[in-house]
Amino acid sequence: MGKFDWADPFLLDDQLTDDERMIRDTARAYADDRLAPRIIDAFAQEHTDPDIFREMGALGLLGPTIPEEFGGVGASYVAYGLIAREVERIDSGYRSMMSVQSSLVMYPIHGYGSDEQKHRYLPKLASGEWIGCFGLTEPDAGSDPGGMRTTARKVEGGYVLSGSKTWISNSPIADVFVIWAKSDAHGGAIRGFVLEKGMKGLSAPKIENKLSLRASITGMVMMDEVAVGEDALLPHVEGLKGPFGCLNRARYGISWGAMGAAEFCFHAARAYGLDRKQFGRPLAATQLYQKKLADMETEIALGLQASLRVGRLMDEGRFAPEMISIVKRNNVGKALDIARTARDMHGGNGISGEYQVMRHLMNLETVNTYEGAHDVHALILGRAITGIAAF
Ligand code: TGC
Ligand code: FAD
Repeated sequence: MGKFDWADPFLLDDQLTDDERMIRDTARAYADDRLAPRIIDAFAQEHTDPDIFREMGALGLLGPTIPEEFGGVGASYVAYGLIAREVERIDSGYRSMMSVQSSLVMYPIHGYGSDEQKHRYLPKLASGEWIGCFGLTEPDAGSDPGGMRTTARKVEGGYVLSGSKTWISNSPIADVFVIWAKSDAHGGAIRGFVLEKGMKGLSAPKIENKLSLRASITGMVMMDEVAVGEDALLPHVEGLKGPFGCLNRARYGISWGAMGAAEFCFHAARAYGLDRKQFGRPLAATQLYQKKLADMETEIALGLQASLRVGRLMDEGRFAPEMISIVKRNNVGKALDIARTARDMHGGNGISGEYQVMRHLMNLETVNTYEGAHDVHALILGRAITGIAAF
């Protein structure tokens, strides 16, 4: 008979390779030693520390699946998920900074870029010397990015981009902007462009006073006739499958990350219930408290196992986007429920910044919305199940 470990009920650890465990341990040590001590203040003060990119880069945590030639470590998608889980155990905003850089900026440059683009951008993005952002969402095009208005007009020697993007992670501190626009030279098809900080007509104002993801800076991207050369176009993809190909990777990472946030809340509720006494006994000695812990443990164990399965299929080149919709939607929804329950189980202390569960709850509201809102993933699945698009 096996031994039961409440913190790893299905022995997830056993299912990892030595390399994956090593990368996970590196991410966990970094998260505990360097991220955990800063997060309470960073969230309270709405402060994003750009040094975090450099620190993560030095440890190989940015773009880990990219080959070594371009500054990555050639890690598996399972390893990428494990990094997201450890970083988001501290804060969803820190995971956001990491996953935008890795999946939404480095991935498209590696997957769709020219050799020159790969050599120019990837090593500096991998080291964190340069910070990247990904502009898809617009004020009037969120769940329906095909409705975007940003245009790329062909001119001699290049393009002129005009339009605005909103809710863009990292944009106010970004050096590199991956921007999706409708290109007149390609029959109005959506194409990707790589812009750089300092280009004339390009600005990225910060969105102030977020009540969620406060340690991760978010802004707009305004493009007022930004002239770029031919070399700014990502040559190897056309249409919405370009940005969606990036979103597949980021959404998958989020499915692991959300479980990290949920694990933090579960562990905190367990510790609190063992320590806190009411009616002459620990809260954890009551049936209701134990049921809540059992529900949390169950959802986390199932969610992690599902993400591991999808990660293995990605590493084998056998995934379908709908698999990712299942784990992104389920794991974030379950994490949100777990964070809310953990907040309740902490009583009044649950609303205090020091206990941290309410911060996770507030963050997970964003995670539930971005990268395809919870209900949009239901509709992606509904379309696959019925053959009818109900968007
Ligand atoms: P649809 O007709 O379904 O597809 C258009 C073309 O795209 C292809 N495609 C995909 N390709 C690869 N992977 C996927 N997941 C794909 N989904 C679709 C599809 O095959 C087709 O290709 P082709 O060659 O036939 O043209 O497009 P639609 O306009 O009907 O889309 C509907 C829907 C709901 C699926 C889609 O619009 C959607 O997913 N909406 C959600 C938008 C979203 O996720 N935005 C995210 C913005 S980035 C962000 O939030 C970053 S936060 C990061 C952080 O801080 O961590
Ligand atoms: P809407 O699309 O207007 O949706 C509003 C509500 O309507 C949701 O509940 C949705 O589920 C529902 N809904 C929409 N369509 C349907 C339908 N057909 N049927 C039923 N219900 C529907 N974007 C980027 O491009 N890059 C980034 O880096 C980025 N970072 C972000 C960071 C933060 C902090 C936030 C909050 C957002 C970020 N986003 C980013 C944008 C994010 O992807 C969008 O907010 C998201 O896609 C939803 O779009 P929307 O906000 O316009 O909501």
